Amino acid sequence: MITDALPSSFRLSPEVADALASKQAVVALESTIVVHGLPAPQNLEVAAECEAEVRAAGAVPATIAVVRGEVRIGLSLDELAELADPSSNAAKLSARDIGIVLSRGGSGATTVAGTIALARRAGIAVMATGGLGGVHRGAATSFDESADLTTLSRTSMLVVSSGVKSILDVGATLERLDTLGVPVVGFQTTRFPGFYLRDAGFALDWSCDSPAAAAAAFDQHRAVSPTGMVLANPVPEGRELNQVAHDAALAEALAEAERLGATGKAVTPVILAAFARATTGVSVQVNRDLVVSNASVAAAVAVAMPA
Ligand code: PSU
Ligand code: MN
Repeated sequence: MITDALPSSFRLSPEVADALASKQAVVALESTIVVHGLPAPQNLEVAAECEAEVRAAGAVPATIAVVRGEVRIGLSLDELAELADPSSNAAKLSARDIGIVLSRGGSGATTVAGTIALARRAGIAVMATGGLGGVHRGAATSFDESADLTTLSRTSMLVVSSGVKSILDVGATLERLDTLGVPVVGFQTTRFPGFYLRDAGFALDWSCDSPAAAAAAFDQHRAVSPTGMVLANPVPEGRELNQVAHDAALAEALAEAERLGATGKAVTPVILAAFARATTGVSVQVNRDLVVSNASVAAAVAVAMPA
């Protein structure tokens, strides 16, 4: 993509601009997971590890956020640290929030929805996250469904995630992805992962055994459909939460979030934090392992994508 055709608010790091111009593999990384999803100091360690994994696989990492009225594609770790500092009060930006924040010179971290909208505009085809957002439990009355799903339905992007967070209604989320025309492909698995768990209890129609197969699948998909695709990569074997501990923590976390009365954008961060307390931090380690693994797989797929 020609970077000078981008809106004037876009600022690409020289490294990312060079990589895109020379058709090297680039992997977009979101910033909400760092700013609102993980506690300090692990959040910045995870960000650094993800960037290192992407580089080790031969691709260029492009962490995305909005900083003082600019869309930043390829944020440095120092800049990310500034955004993650609680004193910066960084907003959580879904795709719909970005234009408004840009117009007033504000800053914020981007969710999967926000990140893919911006990454796509910059000409990036692959992103990594931890767990995609989805349909919340009780959505039949609350209507709480992450804009990650609808944004993926209109954004050509391969999103590598460990399925969706098990705090969600996983079955309903899979049904919505079906309705929205977003394919879900297991990476070396035929079971849909549930973030902290390698298997959330649902079978997948499709799976790919190698980065090359996943790259070919997404390349053919984008030629025939405007939607994105989910590559579901389970947390590495031996690193998942024990199912019994998981179920107990989930019940506790959901109850605590309910007590706290979280609504809107706060729901997911509040439940993740409650989950971390309920597992005395073990869930944070699992989250870390899975995001780093997803960054590595995303980079391998990006390298295998035809230019
Ligand atoms: N994956 C993680 N931790 C996170 C998220 C993903 O391991 O915090 C974030 C992503 O930014 C995702 C968001 O887009 O959670 C979903 O938020 P919501 O349910 O409000 O759409
Ligand atoms: Mn929501």
